Amino acid sequence: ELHYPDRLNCGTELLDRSARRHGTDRPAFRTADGAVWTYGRLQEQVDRIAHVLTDELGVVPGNRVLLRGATTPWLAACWLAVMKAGGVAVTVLAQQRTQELATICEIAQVSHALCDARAVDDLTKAGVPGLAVTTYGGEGPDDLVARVAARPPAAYDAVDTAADDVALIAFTSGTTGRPKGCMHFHRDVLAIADTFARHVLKAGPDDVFAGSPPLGFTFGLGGLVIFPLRVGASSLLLEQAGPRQLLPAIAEHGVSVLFTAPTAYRAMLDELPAPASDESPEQPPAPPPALASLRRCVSAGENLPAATWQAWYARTGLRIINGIGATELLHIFISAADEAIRPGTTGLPVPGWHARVVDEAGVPVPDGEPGLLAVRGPVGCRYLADPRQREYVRHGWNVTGDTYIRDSDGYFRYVARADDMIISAGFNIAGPEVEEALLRHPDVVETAVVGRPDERRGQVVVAYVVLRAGAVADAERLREFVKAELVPYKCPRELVFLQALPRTATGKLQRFRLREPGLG
Ligand code: 3SK
Repeated sequence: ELHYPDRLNCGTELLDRSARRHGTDRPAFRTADGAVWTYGRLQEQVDRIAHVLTDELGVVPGNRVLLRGATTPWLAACWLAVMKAGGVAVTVLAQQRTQELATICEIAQVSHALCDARAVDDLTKAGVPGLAVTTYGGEGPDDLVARVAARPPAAYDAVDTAADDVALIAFTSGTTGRPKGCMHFHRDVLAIADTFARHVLKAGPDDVFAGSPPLGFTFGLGGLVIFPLRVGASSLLLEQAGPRQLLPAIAEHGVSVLFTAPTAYRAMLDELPAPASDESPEQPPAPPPALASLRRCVSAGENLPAATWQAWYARTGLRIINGIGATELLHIFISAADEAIRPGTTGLPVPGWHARVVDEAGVPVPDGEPGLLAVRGPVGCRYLADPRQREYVRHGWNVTGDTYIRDSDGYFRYVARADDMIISAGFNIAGPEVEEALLRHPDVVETAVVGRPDERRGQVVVAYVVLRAGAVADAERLREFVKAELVPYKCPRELVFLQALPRTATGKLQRFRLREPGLG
């Protein structure tokens, strides 16, 4: 059980407490070009930004402040300043464009925005009535950087927020539909660090975090800002964080904790130099020199296929920590570390969380049978003014929309998104199982398997496949390969070869687009 005082400001807890405890000279944020923001410098900048917010921009506690920009120390500092000023941070993705920004501002009733000058055009075009936009990294005396530079250093007394005051509103559009704003409290921000980061990551002040998810996605906000600050560690904030940038950055900056998605692990495997030929296939190799500093590799955002886990382990000797999280619940709630990791499963409820598999009526189904994943813990779903709250929270449990199986030893095994089950000629087929089989073929880099409406069978199984560069697109050969691995009714009727799969800005697969006629 987590206990927090009734009055709590997560900005102070994350930054000022860690600086006091671990020292102001320690690095908090680093960038690819070698810049280092120590805890002391970060405190100074955050406090100046908080002063600008309250003294110059008129932000009062409870105001919703939109934050938009690339993954930089400035964006992270603005987020911390909004926390300390008692504002409510509304973080959005750099890829979200005019119409989405306008909708988010309307739903969240955003009054102020702090925006990377390079990304301000879309916000201006969104034409949000009454929105006060301040850029950072631009020009002129009104830019936040100039305003901050013009202020003498002065400590900022954080607003005395309640532990259950709203600290942030994180938007999720899922893979389709009108965005939903998820409200999270100051105490929720600490709770994700004191559950997943504490019990699974077990990180310490000497760790260096890095990863690909943006700070506008709570996967990135947690992994790259909240978790490192909570333990006095440092975080490498990369504006470009594709597999091509991540790999060299790991060696150059001594990254020890990596947050990314299954796709990036697969892409990094392609980038790694070939293993030494004298390595024995039975013994996992020592990590290649490029990854020698890595201690923890976290994968979330979508299901991690066992084939990807095995390939990474065989090549690096590192055991990927799989996890399932949700914007509604802020971060990861089922996972496992070290010897408890079991490839092909997501793991066990993170200490502090409870999970079970239920039917549509909320009744637990027997172990070994598929059902809906239901979760309860220190953070709950609170949609902002959205009737879909009733679908997500049922009988006090958060029903995430994933189909899972709980094994008899308590491990949770992903089956599919609940609305992604394929029903073909009366058979229930989980797309991810077919994807796993295809991914075991050496030519397949990525795949997504969906059901396409069919008059005779209800649905037929269609596989979209991205091949390794230079591989020959031979649908029949891949079908034969799947047939040797799975019962024939699960074998795709049709294979479509694509250059890339359609994904959301947070990297989630957009299966609904694959079901639309005409793709490929
Ligand atoms: O949406 C997700 O998949 C996710 C994963 C980890 C942490 C947070 C989130 C939102």
